[in-house]
Amino acid sequence: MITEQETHPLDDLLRVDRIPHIWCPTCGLGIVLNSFLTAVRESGIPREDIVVVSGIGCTGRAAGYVNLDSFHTTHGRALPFATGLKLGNPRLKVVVISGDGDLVAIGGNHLIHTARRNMDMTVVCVNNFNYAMTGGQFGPTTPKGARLTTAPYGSYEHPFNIPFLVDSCGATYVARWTVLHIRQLTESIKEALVHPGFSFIEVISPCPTVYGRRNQLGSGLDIVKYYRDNSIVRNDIDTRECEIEYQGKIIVGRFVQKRKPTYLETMNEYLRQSVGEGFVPYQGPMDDGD
Ligand SMILES: Cc1ncc(C[n+]2csc(CCOP(=O)(O)OP(=O)(O)O)c2C)c(N)n1
Ligand code: SF4
Repeated sequence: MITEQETHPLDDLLRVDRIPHIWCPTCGLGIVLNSFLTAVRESGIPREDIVVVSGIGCTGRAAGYVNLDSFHTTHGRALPFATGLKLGNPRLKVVVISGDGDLVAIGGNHLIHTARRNMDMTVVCVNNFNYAMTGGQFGPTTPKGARLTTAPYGSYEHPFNIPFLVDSCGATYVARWTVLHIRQLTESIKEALVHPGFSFIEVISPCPTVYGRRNQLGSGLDIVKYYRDNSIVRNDIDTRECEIEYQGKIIVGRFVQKRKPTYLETMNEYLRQSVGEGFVPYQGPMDDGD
Protein backbone atom coordinates (compact mmCIF):
# COMPACT_ATOMS: atom_id res chain seq x y z
CA MET A 1 0.00 0.00 0.00
CA ILE A 2 1.32 3.47 -0.87
CA THR A 3 1.15 5.64 2.19
CA GLU A 4 3.35 8.52 1.17
CA GLN A 5 2.67 10.83 -1.73
CA GLU A 6 5.69 11.01 -4.05
CA THR A 7 6.96 14.54 -4.51
CA HIS A 8 9.58 16.26 -6.62
CA PRO A 9 11.71 19.26 -5.54
CA LEU A 10 10.20 21.33 -8.38
CA ASP A 11 6.60 20.39 -7.62
CA ASP A 12 5.65 23.85 -6.47
CA LEU A 13 6.72 25.23 -9.88
CA LEU A 14 4.67 22.60 -11.72
CA ARG A 15 0.94 22.28 -12.21
CA VAL A 16 0.99 18.79 -10.79
CA ASP A 17 -2.71 18.40 -11.47
CA ARG A 18 -1.77 18.33 -15.18
CA ILE A 19 0.59 15.39 -14.68
CA PRO A 20 0.94 12.85 -16.34
CA HIS A 21 2.13 15.01 -19.20
CA ILE A 22 1.70 14.12 -22.87
CA TRP A 23 5.40 13.90 -23.72
CA CYS A 24 6.75 10.52 -24.91
CA PRO A 25 9.20 8.43 -22.86
CA THR A 26 12.81 9.65 -23.42
CA CYS A 27 11.69 12.83 -25.19
CA GLY A 28 14.04 15.70 -24.32
CA LEU A 29 11.29 18.09 -23.33
CA GLY A 30 11.19 17.05 -19.67
CA ILE A 31 14.87 17.90 -19.34
CA VAL A 32 14.31 21.33 -20.87
CA LEU A 33 11.46 22.02 -18.47
CA ASN A 34 13.53 20.82 -15.53
CA SER A 35 16.42 23.12 -16.54
CA PHE A 36 14.09 26.05 -16.99
CA LEU A 37 12.37 25.63 -13.62
CA THR A 38 15.70 25.09 -11.85
CA ALA A 39 16.98 28.29 -13.46
CA VAL A 40 13.87 30.15 -12.32
CA ARG A 41 14.33 28.90 -8.77
CA GLU A 42 18.07 29.66 -8.65
CA SER A 43 17.66 33.08 -10.25
CA GLY A 44 15.72 34.30 -7.24
CA ILE A 45 13.35 36.22 -9.52
CA PRO A 46 9.97 36.43 -7.79
CA ARG A 47 7.67 33.97 -9.51
CA GLU A 48 4.91 36.53 -9.82
CA ASP A 49 7.19 38.59 -12.09
CA ILE A 50 7.69 35.75 -14.61
CA VAL A 51 5.34 34.93 -17.47
CA VAL A 52 5.77 31.96 -19.80
CA VAL A 53 4.40 32.06 -23.34
CA SER A 54 4.28 29.12 -25.77
CA GLY A 55 2.95 28.58 -29.26
CA ILE A 56 1.58 25.26 -30.50
CA GLY A 57 3.42 21.93 -30.70
CA CYS A 58 4.81 19.34 -28.29
CA THR A 59 7.14 22.02 -26.90
CA GLY A 60 4.25 24.44 -26.72
CA ARG A 61 2.70 22.30 -24.02
CA ALA A 62 5.32 23.63 -21.60
CA ALA A 63 3.15 26.66 -20.84
CA GLY A 64 0.46 24.38 -19.51
CA TYR A 65 2.74 22.52 -17.10
CA VAL A 66 4.42 25.43 -15.31
CA ASN A 67 2.90 26.80 -12.14
CA LEU A 68 3.63 30.36 -13.23
CA ASP A 69 1.48 32.84 -15.13
CA SER A 70 1.46 31.36 -18.61
CA PHE A 71 -0.19 31.59 -22.01
CA HIS A 72 -0.59 28.92 -24.67
CA THR A 73 -1.00 31.04 -27.79
CA THR A 74 -1.77 30.30 -31.44
CA HIS A 75 0.77 28.62 -33.71
CA GLY A 76 3.68 30.92 -34.57
CA ARG A 77 2.39 33.82 -32.51
CA ALA A 78 4.20 33.36 -29.21
CA LEU A 79 6.62 36.23 -29.90
CA PRO A 80 4.12 38.96 -30.85
CA PHE A 81 1.99 37.88 -27.89
CA ALA A 82 5.03 38.08 -25.61
CA THR A 83 5.94 41.48 -27.07
CA GLY A 84 2.47 42.76 -26.21
CA LEU A 85 2.84 41.48 -22.66
CA LYS A 86 6.21 43.17 -22.24
CA LEU A 87 4.97 46.49 -23.61
CA GLY A 88 1.83 46.27 -21.48
CA ASN A 89 3.82 45.66 -18.33
CA PRO A 90 7.55 46.36 -18.78
CA ARG A 91 8.34 44.99 -15.31
CA LEU A 92 7.50 41.44 -16.34
CA LYS A 93 10.18 38.88 -17.10
CA VAL A 94 8.74 37.40 -20.27
CA VAL A 95 9.92 33.94 -21.35
CA VAL A 96 8.93 32.15 -24.53
CA ILE A 97 9.36 28.37 -24.67
CA SER A 98 8.43 26.92 -28.03
CA GLY A 99 9.45 24.64 -30.88
CA ASP A 100 11.58 25.25 -33.96
CA GLY A 101 8.52 24.93 -36.20
CA ASP A 102 6.56 27.38 -34.11
CA LEU A 103 9.33 29.97 -33.77
CA VAL A 104 11.35 29.60 -36.95
CA ALA A 105 8.84 28.34 -39.55
CA ILE A 106 5.35 29.81 -39.14
CA GLY A 107 6.70 32.32 -36.60
CA GLY A 108 9.90 33.16 -38.50
CA ASN A 109 8.83 36.65 -39.44
CA HIS A 110 8.10 37.51 -35.81
CA LEU A 111 11.42 36.02 -34.76
CA ILE A 112 13.50 38.27 -36.99
CA HIS A 113 11.67 41.41 -35.90
CA THR A 114 11.72 40.60 -32.19
CA ALA A 115 15.48 40.07 -32.47
CA ARG A 116 15.91 43.23 -34.57
CA ARG A 117 14.15 45.27 -31.89
CA ASN A 118 16.24 43.70 -29.11
CA MET A 119 12.97 43.14 -27.26
CA ASP A 120 13.73 42.39 -23.62
CA MET A 121 12.67 38.75 -23.29
CA THR A 122 14.11 35.24 -23.15
CA VAL A 123 13.37 32.64 -25.80
CA VAL A 124 14.04 28.93 -25.28
CA CYS A 125 13.67 27.31 -28.71
CA VAL A 126 13.53 23.52 -28.54
CA ASN A 127 14.85 22.20 -31.83
CA ASN A 128 13.92 18.59 -32.56
CA PHE A 129 14.37 19.12 -36.31
CA ASN A 130 10.73 18.44 -37.17
CA TYR A 131 7.07 19.25 -36.56
CA ALA A 132 6.60 16.49 -34.04
CA MET A 133 3.10 17.14 -32.78
CA THR A 134 1.57 16.90 -36.24
CA GLY A 135 3.31 13.66 -37.17
CA GLY A 136 6.74 14.67 -38.37
CA GLN A 137 6.75 17.05 -41.31
CA PHE A 138 10.15 18.44 -42.26
CA GLY A 139 10.74 22.15 -41.62
CA PRO A 140 13.34 24.89 -41.89
CA THR A 141 15.66 23.33 -39.31
CA THR A 142 15.59 19.78 -40.71
CA PRO A 143 19.17 18.87 -41.66
CA LYS A 144 19.78 17.99 -45.30
CA GLY A 145 19.35 14.25 -45.75
CA ALA A 146 17.11 13.60 -42.74
CA ARG A 147 13.95 11.64 -43.56
CA LEU A 148 10.55 12.77 -42.39
CA THR A 149 6.92 12.16 -43.27
CA THR A 150 6.97 14.79 -46.00
CA ALA A 151 10.56 14.05 -47.02
CA PRO A 152 10.58 10.24 -47.41
CA TYR A 153 13.83 10.33 -49.41
CA GLY A 154 15.41 12.89 -47.10
CA SER A 155 15.15 16.68 -47.03
CA TYR A 156 17.18 18.44 -49.71
CA GLU A 157 16.56 21.96 -48.39
CA HIS A 158 19.27 24.06 -46.81
CA PRO A 159 18.28 24.51 -43.13
CA PHE A 160 18.54 27.64 -41.03
CA ASN A 161 21.47 27.99 -38.69
CA ILE A 162 19.26 29.49 -35.95
CA PRO A 163 21.99 31.13 -33.81
CA PHE A 164 23.34 32.90 -36.91
CA LEU A 165 19.82 33.93 -37.93
CA VAL A 166 18.98 35.61 -34.61
CA ASP A 167 22.49 37.02 -34.17
CA SER A 168 22.42 38.67 -37.58
CA CYS A 169 19.00 40.16 -36.81
CA GLY A 170 20.12 41.77 -33.55
CA ALA A 171 19.81 39.28 -30.66
CA THR A 172 22.18 40.26 -27.84
CA TYR A 173 22.46 36.88 -26.09
CA VAL A 174 22.67 33.69 -28.16
CA ALA A 175 23.49 30.19 -26.96
CA ARG A 176 22.98 26.61 -28.05
CA TRP A 177 23.06 23.50 -25.88
CA THR A 178 21.74 19.98 -26.19
CA VAL A 179 19.63 18.38 -23.45
CA LEU A 180 22.78 16.50 -22.44
CA HIS A 181 24.31 19.79 -21.27
CA ILE A 182 21.92 20.21 -18.36
CA ARG A 183 24.20 22.33 -16.17
CA GLN A 184 25.27 24.64 -18.99
CA LEU A 185 21.69 24.93 -20.20
CA THR A 186 20.44 25.82 -16.73
CA GLU A 187 23.24 28.38 -16.28
CA SER A 188 22.48 29.82 -19.72
CA ILE A 189 18.79 30.20 -18.92
CA LYS A 190 19.76 31.92 -15.66
CA GLU A 191 22.04 34.31 -17.55
CA ALA A 192 19.37 34.91 -20.16
CA LEU A 193 16.73 35.69 -17.53
CA VAL A 194 18.76 38.59 -16.19
CA HIS A 195 20.11 39.71 -19.57
CA PRO A 196 18.62 43.04 -20.66
CA GLY A 197 17.60 42.49 -24.28
CA PHE A 198 16.66 39.68 -26.62
CA SER A 199 18.18 36.46 -25.28
CA PHE A 200 17.82 33.31 -27.33
CA ILE A 201 18.78 29.75 -26.42
CA GLU A 202 18.47 26.91 -28.90
CA VAL A 203 18.17 23.51 -27.26
CA ILE A 204 18.82 20.46 -29.41
CA SER A 205 16.44 17.83 -28.11
CA PRO A 206 15.61 14.23 -29.00
CA CYS A 207 12.27 13.34 -30.53
CA PRO A 208 12.57 9.57 -30.60
CA THR A 209 8.94 8.97 -31.55
CA VAL A 210 8.95 10.82 -34.84
CA TYR A 211 12.35 12.16 -35.96
CA GLY A 212 14.23 9.33 -34.26
CA ARG A 213 11.99 6.58 -35.64
CA ARG A 214 11.97 7.91 -39.23
CA ASN A 215 15.76 8.08 -39.18
CA GLN A 216 16.32 4.90 -37.16
CA LEU A 217 18.23 6.74 -34.45
CA GLY A 218 16.97 4.63 -31.56
CA SER A 219 15.52 5.79 -28.27
CA GLY A 220 15.99 9.21 -26.72
CA LEU A 221 18.82 7.71 -24.69
CA ASP A 222 20.61 6.62 -27.88
CA ILE A 223 20.18 10.11 -29.30
CA VAL A 224 21.58 11.70 -26.12
CA LYS A 225 24.56 9.32 -26.33
CA TYR A 226 25.08 10.67 -29.84
CA TYR A 227 25.10 14.20 -28.42
CA ARG A 228 27.68 13.10 -25.84
CA ASP A 229 30.01 11.78 -28.52
CA ASN A 230 29.49 14.53 -31.08
CA SER A 231 29.03 17.84 -29.27
CA ILE A 232 31.85 20.35 -29.28
CA VAL A 233 31.77 23.27 -26.83
CA ARG A 234 32.97 26.49 -28.46
CA ASN A 235 32.00 29.70 -26.70
CA ASP A 236 32.13 33.12 -28.37
CA ILE A 237 32.45 31.82 -31.92
CA ASP A 238 31.23 33.56 -35.04
CA THR A 239 27.70 32.17 -35.37
CA ARG A 240 28.31 31.45 -39.07
CA GLU A 241 30.47 28.58 -37.86
CA CYS A 242 27.78 26.54 -36.12
CA GLU A 243 25.73 25.07 -38.95
CA ILE A 244 24.21 21.68 -38.19
CA GLU A 245 24.61 18.80 -40.63
CA TYR A 246 22.65 15.57 -40.48
CA GLN A 247 24.33 13.35 -37.85
CA GLY A 248 27.36 15.63 -37.91
CA LYS A 249 29.16 17.39 -35.09
CA ILE A 250 27.05 19.77 -32.99
CA ILE A 251 28.75 22.99 -31.93
CA VAL A 252 27.32 24.25 -28.64
CA GLY A 253 28.15 27.12 -26.32
CA ARG A 254 27.38 30.70 -25.46
CA PHE A 255 28.05 32.40 -28.77
CA VAL A 256 26.94 36.00 -28.18
CA GLN A 257 26.61 38.14 -25.04
CA LYS A 258 26.60 41.89 -25.52
CA ARG A 259 24.79 44.99 -24.28
CA LYS A 260 22.76 47.17 -26.62
CA PRO A 261 19.74 49.36 -25.78
CA THR A 262 16.54 47.35 -25.61
CA TYR A 263 13.42 48.28 -27.54
CA LEU A 264 11.91 50.08 -24.55
CA GLU A 265 15.15 51.88 -23.66
CA THR A 266 15.42 53.11 -27.25
CA MET A 267 11.77 54.15 -27.35
CA ASN A 268 11.90 55.97 -24.04
CA GLU A 269 15.12 57.79 -24.91
CA TYR A 270 13.78 58.80 -28.31
CA LEU A 271 10.50 60.07 -26.86
CA ARG A 272 12.28 61.85 -24.03
CA GLN A 273 14.31 63.76 -26.61
CA SER A 274 11.32 64.40 -28.86
CA VAL A 275 8.74 65.24 -26.22
CA GLY A 276 11.09 66.87 -23.74
CA GLU A 277 11.86 66.45 -20.07
CA GLY A 278 8.14 66.23 -19.27
CA PHE A 279 8.02 62.79 -20.86
CA VAL A 280 7.17 60.07 -18.31
CA PRO A 281 8.12 56.54 -19.38
CA TYR A 282 5.39 53.98 -18.89
CA GLN A 283 6.26 51.74 -15.94
CA GLY A 284 3.38 49.29 -16.15
CA PRO A 285 0.20 48.82 -14.19
CA MET A 286 1.76 47.54 -10.97
CA ASP A 287 2.60 50.83 -9.23
CA ASP A 288 1.41 51.14 -5.63
CA GLY A 289 -1.99 52.64 -5.60
CA ASP A 290 -2.88 51.57 -9.16
C1 LIG B 1 -2.16 28.08 -38.07
C2 LIG B 1 -1.78 26.65 -37.78
N1 LIG B 1 -1.15 25.94 -38.74
C3 LIG B 1 -0.79 24.66 -38.49
C4 LIG B 1 -1.08 24.08 -37.28
C5 LIG B 1 -0.71 22.65 -37.04
N2 LIG B 1 0.46 22.51 -36.19
C6 LIG B 1 0.33 22.29 -34.86
S1 LIG B 1 1.81 22.09 -34.09
C7 LIG B 1 2.63 22.30 -35.56
C8 LIG B 1 4.13 22.20 -35.66
C9 LIG B 1 4.86 22.22 -34.37
O1 LIG B 1 6.22 22.08 -34.61
P1 LIG B 1 7.30 22.56 -33.58
O2 LIG B 1 7.10 23.97 -33.22
O3 LIG B 1 8.64 22.20 -34.14
O4 LIG B 1 6.93 21.76 -32.26
P2 LIG B 1 7.20 20.25 -31.81
O5 LIG B 1 5.85 19.60 -31.86
O6 LIG B 1 8.18 19.63 -32.75
O7 LIG B 1 7.74 20.43 -30.44
C10 LIG B 1 1.76 22.52 -36.62
C11 LIG B 1 2.16 22.71 -38.04
C12 LIG B 1 -1.73 24.85 -36.30
N3 LIG B 1 -1.99 24.37 -35.08
N4 LIG B 1 -2.08 26.14 -36.58
S1 SF4 C 1 6.45 13.37 -30.52
FE1 SF4 C 1 8.63 13.78 -30.25
S2 SF4 C 1 8.79 15.89 -29.44
FE2 SF4 C 1 6.66 15.20 -29.21
S3 SF4 C 1 6.58 14.43 -27.10
FE3 SF4 C 1 6.98 12.67 -28.46
S4 SF4 C 1 9.21 12.48 -28.50
FE4 SF4 C 1 8.73 14.53 -27.67
